[in-house]
Amino acid sequence: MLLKDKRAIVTGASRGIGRAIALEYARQGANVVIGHPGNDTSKEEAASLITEIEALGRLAVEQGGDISDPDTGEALAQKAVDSFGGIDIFVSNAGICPFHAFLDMPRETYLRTINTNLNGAYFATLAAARRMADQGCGGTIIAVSSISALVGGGNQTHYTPTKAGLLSLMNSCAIALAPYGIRCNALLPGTIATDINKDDLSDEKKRQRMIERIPLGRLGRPEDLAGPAVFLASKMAQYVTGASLLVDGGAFVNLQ
Ligand code: NAD
Ligand code: RM4
Repeated sequence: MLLKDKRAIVTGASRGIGRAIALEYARQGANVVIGHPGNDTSKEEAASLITEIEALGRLAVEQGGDISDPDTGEALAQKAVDSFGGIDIFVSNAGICPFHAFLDMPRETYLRTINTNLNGAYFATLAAARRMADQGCGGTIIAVSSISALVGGGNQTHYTPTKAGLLSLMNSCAIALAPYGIRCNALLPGTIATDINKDDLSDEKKRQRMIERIPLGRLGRPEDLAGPAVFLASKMAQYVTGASLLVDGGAFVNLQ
């Protein structure tokens, strides 16, 4: 029970990495606002997650809304206040990666990626941070950045800058929010098998190439991010701010 009675918001929580984090937060004693895009599928996914969390004896509520809308963060924050009385933990996880070559990148794809992954995360982080600062009892913010904040991808020229941006956002927020006792850190997943890369990794040659780069010998699973996300949110990380934690099976350091 590392997060007993903590009040958490996780964006993009209805599936993938966000879902695994939300579930583990509940196992560790937190109540959770499940952010999701608000379409029919994500509403169903959120409903099933609420059932799972309630079976653990914790509370969960859902809030639909496109994270690229700068007002969605405020709606998420308000939901946590209305449902649980405040916010202790904010996880900015929602993101997209529509793999595409650089030279014919559609303007719409670039802008949608930046607006979702970076601008959306910025305004949602700001909304949560304002509430935490007003509450006056600290808090913790985690951005799900990526190994791709540190390395490139030929079909990810629109995506990697958003992940580098999130890492930088956490660095600066760690300074801006330290006077309020709010810690800010970045999680850097490697290659985790989820819907975001299902098509990309359906190319068997590429899949094998990605696995071969990983010293631990397998792609990541969403649950691999859960423990690190609990640690960063918990009191065990009370002196950790402005840090970034690679969770990649060793892929980043694997030069030779
Ligand atoms: P995923 O596709 O399963 O999850 C993405 C989540 O973001 C979903 O819950 C989705 O509904 C939500 N989302 C997408 N667009 C949204 C929008 N406009 N408004 C609200 N919610 C929206 O993929 P995932 O791998 O679980 O991705 C989660 C995060 O992890 C992303 O930010 C991704 O960049 C990051 N990440 C993933 C990997 C990986 O290899 N899977 C590696 C590094 C970082
Ligand atoms: C990550 C990393 C992975 C990719 C996902 C979509 O940041 O680049 O390799 O599969 O994004």
